Amino acid sequence: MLGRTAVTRGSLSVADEVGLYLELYRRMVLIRQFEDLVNALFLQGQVHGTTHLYSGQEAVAVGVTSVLDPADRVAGTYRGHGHALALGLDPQRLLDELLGRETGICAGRAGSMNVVDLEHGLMGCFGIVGGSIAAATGAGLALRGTGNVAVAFFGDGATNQGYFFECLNFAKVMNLPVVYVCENNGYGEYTPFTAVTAGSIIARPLAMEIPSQTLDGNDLWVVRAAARQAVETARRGDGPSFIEALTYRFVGHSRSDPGKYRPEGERPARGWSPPAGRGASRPRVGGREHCRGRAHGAGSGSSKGTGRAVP
Ligand SMILES: Cc1ncc(C[n+]2csc(CCOP(=O)(O)OP(=O)(O)O)c2C)c(N)n1
Ligand SMILES: [Mg+2]
Repeated sequence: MLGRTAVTRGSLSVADEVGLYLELYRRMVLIRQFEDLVNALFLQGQVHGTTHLYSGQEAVAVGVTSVLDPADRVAGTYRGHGHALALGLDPQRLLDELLGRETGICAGRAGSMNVVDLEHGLMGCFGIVGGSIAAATGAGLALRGTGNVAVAFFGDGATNQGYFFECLNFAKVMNLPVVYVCENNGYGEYTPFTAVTAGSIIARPLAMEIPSQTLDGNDLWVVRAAARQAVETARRGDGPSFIEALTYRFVGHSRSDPGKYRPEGERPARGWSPPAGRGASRPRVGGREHCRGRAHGAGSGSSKGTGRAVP
């Protein structure tokens, strides 16, 4: 949360900037390590339901959320661990949620796909493709005139949903403070988006005269600059903006998908990777937690959170 407030307004000293850079980088590493851990736990059968990992797309969520204020609202996708951690949710409580524990962010009831945490501005993560678009548009209506904004994260596949067009049209006509962030990772499940998408994605908001840009979603600073511009536009009362962030998921769509439908060599050429090493402390897995359903955890560590995700 601090990271969200400290960086948007006023001029920064060099020390502040170094602190900011490190903090944003730390969040990206945290997301990657969190997802690696979730994947391992999922394969051990410890995670309820399914999971969709955010690995590779970190710069999008971290860049966009870095320019938000606490009273702004964010709607994420089922690939929402990344959105949640970027907003500063406690990784331990998020992991507890995935493991069905009462100590989870939603008391173990939301699982991987439907986390809500209004304290950090997270209105919800949506399992329905494009659900985040409708939720953020509604939030934008409620926030109109307040100086706060609503952000929708969604995938390339969601741009072929009916309410993508309805919501963008509504937001433009009603001049709503919404920032639409399309995470174009090149695939909807196992299908290249080019096989199911007529024309370009960016042409769609542009046809509605919504300020729009396509950018390198692997570049944190490019994402952050575009998000700042879009958020300032919305705060001024000048309506919605659209960002198409080109990114790449380093893992399969969900569960045990090995991603074999993707051509050889595609992955290393694109996507963001942290260097080797441990950039963030990992949440603990073990413990005798209060669980919903079956028991989880292999070790004897505490079930308590490790504290705030961000300083
Ligand atoms: C309304 C709806 N239709 C279909 C699905 C099944 N489904 C889950 S993920 C997915 C692909 C979405 O792709 P994209 O929007 O590009 O997001 P990504 O998974 O690539 O992040 C589909 C079709 C769903 N969850 N909701
Ligand atoms: Mg996609």
